[in-house]
Amino acid sequence: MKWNVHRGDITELEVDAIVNAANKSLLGGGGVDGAIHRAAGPELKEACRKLGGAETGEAKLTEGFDLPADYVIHAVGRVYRDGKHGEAEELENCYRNSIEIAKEKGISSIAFPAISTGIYGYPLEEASEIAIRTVYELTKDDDTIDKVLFVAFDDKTESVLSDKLEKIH
Ligand code: AR6
Repeated sequence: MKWNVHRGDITELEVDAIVNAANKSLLGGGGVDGAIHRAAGPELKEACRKLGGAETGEAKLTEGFDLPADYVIHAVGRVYRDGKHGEAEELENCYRNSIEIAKEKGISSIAFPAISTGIYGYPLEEASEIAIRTVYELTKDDDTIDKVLFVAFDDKTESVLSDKLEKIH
């Protein structure tokens, strides 16, 4: 199966690329962003400095440095307000732009965290639906990307992502 939910720490995954739930500065932060920067080492921050930040929904690529993954795709998630301020479209853009970079780079395996569902406060059900639907649509007819992991760091995320994935195909 090309798409799977994986329970665990994204920084430990031996995939071509892991996606980071970054902020606009791209210079690190808390949550999965902090974990990725700690595991990748200080060279990641140096590489990120050269990127000059990114807009909400945008994604930019660096190497993985000390991570087992070759690359990190830094995607800027959307802070959730009330769902009526274009949140869904901007969260979708995170996934869309990350997949686009992966295709350009010839990446065959990629892992996503549940972008925006932590510090950024996006409701888990809605965010998971967007994640699974967007990535599935953009990879189902693609031959380069042959493994996609949706990474869950807790029970609830694992169960919601699994439920959404089961329903899509
Ligand atoms: N591996 C996989 N998933 C993780 C890990 C990990 N090591 N650590 C946390 N998660 P969050 P956001 C999960 O808050 O909501 C940062 O400060 C976490 O349980 O990391 O997009 C950035 O710099 C949750 O399910 O990201 C931004 O300022 C998911 O990752 C802001 O937080 C996302 O939670 C972005 O907030």
